[in-house]
Amino acid sequence: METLAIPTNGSLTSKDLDSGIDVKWCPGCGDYSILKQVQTVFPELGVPKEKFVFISGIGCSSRFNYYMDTYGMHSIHGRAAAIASGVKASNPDLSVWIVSGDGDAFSIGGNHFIHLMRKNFDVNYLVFNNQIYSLTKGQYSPTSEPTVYPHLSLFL
Ligand SMILES: Cc1ncc(C[n+]2csc(CCOP(=O)(O)OP(=O)(O)O)c2C)c(N)n1
Ligand SMILES: [Mg+2]
Repeated sequence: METLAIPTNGSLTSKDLDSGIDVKWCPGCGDYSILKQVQTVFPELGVPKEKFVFISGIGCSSRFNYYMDTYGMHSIHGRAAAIASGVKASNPDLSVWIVSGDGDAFSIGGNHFIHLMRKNFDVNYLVFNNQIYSLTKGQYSPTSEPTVYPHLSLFL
């Protein structure tokens, strides 16, 4: 495990949260904006850097924690909620953030999402809702706009 660089003067800045790793999202992707906003706003939360943990699933969005200079884990598809629950249960003082896409959170991870809500774990869920499976090149997700299939009207 890499050693985390902790600011010694106690004041966290957005630069302290930047891992410096080359960001590999497509040009123009909205995920850049989410990364920038998180790095800008999180220092204002008053949480020490070493207390943040980002647990991601699978998808373009789930590359997020490579770009944050915090603790974190790139986990498995749809299962970030289960892993994050374990992190929070064993270390309740951590600020735990699940990072997920609409497919990861609401399709393959739909059941874990429901049970996370039911158990009411004190974790945060950051869903990058681009209304599509982007990593796998554009399949529909639960938040995609409904499509009208004209041929289906034959069966109505
Ligand atoms: C068990 C498993 N099933 C399917 C896949 C293929 N897969 C990778 S990412 C993904 C969907 C990601 O969509 P979303 O969560 O919306 O993330 P985005 O890429 O849009 O950020 C799928 C189906 C996989 N990696 N593992
Ligand atoms: Mg998506």
